[in-house]
Amino acid sequence: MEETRSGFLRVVSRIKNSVLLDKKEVDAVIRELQRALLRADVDVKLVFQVSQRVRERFFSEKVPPGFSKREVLLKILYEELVRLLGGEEPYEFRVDKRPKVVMLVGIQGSGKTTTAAKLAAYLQKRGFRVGLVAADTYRPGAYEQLKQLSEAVGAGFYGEPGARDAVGVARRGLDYFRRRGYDVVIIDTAGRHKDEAGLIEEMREIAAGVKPDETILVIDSTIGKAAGRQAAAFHEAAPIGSIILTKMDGSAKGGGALSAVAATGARVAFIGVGEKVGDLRPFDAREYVSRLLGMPDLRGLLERFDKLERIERERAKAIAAGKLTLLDLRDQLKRVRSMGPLSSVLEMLGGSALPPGVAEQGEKNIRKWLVIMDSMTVEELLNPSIIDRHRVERIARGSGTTPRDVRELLAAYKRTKKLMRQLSKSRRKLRGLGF
Ligand SMILES: Nc1nc2c(ncn2[C@@H]2O[C@H](COP(=O)(O)OP(=O)(O)O)[C@@H](O)[C@H]2O)c(=O)[nH]1
Ligand SMILES: [Mg+2]
Repeated sequence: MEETRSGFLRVVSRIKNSVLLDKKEVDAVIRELQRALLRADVDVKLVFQVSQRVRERFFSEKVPPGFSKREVLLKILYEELVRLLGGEEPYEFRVDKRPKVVMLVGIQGSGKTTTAAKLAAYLQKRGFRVGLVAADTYRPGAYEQLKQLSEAVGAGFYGEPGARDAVGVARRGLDYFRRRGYDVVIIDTAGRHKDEAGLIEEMREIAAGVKPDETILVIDSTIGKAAGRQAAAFHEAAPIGSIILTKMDGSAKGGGALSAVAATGARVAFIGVGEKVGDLRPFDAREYVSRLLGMPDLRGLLERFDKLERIERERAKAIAAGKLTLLDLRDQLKRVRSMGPLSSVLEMLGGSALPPGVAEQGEKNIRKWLVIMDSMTVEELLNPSIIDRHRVERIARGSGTTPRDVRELLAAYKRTKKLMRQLSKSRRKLRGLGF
């Protein structure tokens, strides 16, 4: 089990096991979240910002009908992690200069050479001419590996078998493709050296020699939080513009992405999902965070929130158009009831002359109607015209009332709606008359 991911799974299970989600319980969740983020090597300041945002949002956002506080907190957690990874919008790999010079860096075995070919295939499919430069002069066989992959994907290739001077190879390779009018030049580099300092120094020199437009850090997703330290080291040699996470097809959930992103401020551009040259996908932060927090539970929850958002938009439209929905009626009735017994509410409004028993009856009705409306779906509340005979029966059964009670409520709703329409019409008329 990868440690970064298990940290976030613990946050989720703590949320799920909370009862009240009062200040004390939320604090415990936040502490767990902070631990998980710190364990993923996220910068302390960032950890504080994220947890602060989660807490503030949780205590200020409304819990929508049909959702629990736990679900709201889970959603906020999800959204803040997506934001941390750069947001919902996928990273866009731009080719806004010819040739665009891309330098791949990362340690040995992370998947640079394979990724160079994958990226070439991806870009060629989109109409760009791509050249690959074999600037890993350290590992025997690196030249041959890239040469074969280039042929397999039909990309240009430049390399000097037996060369020692990686910086020279990179510069000559770039020249070679520039003169031939290529759109993108990808430079594959070494991942191992006599020592780490030597490797980092070589990256610095290559970067100085070819002035890459984008340096891409290739990271093995199975290494977890160690990604943070690696990322920081490379970032110092050549500022990292984006990240490619490889081996996301395995059991690893790639918690290391958070560390790498946090260490460099760069975004994840692609993920590698297999050994073949076609196995490269644009990174989707939403999918990634869902994995981090444990699918498939979360997916269902997010879908429900999406649906709610759609409904809220419809409702806003209905309100703007002056339409009354059952949802509005329910809110109104709840408000009236929270003011006290109906008889005293009416008294406050100067309506104390009601015949005895009427207020009590009204109160009983309100109580019954609220129970009935609790058995309706949000779609039904928003759009009562869809409530047919079958739905009436289901709602009656669900609320322990009779179909007749449900129909009475619907009739009352229609009367109210009509009344509202007349009111707004006469208001318009009055306005028209200059009032
Ligand atoms: N399953 C899987 N294997 C990968 C992926 N990317 C690279 N590899 C494998 O990882 C190993 C090292 O890849 P290589 O490109 O030589 O790494 P380099 O040393 O950084 O250049 C090879 O066996 C690749 O086939 C991936 O996305 N999924
Ligand atoms: Mg390699």
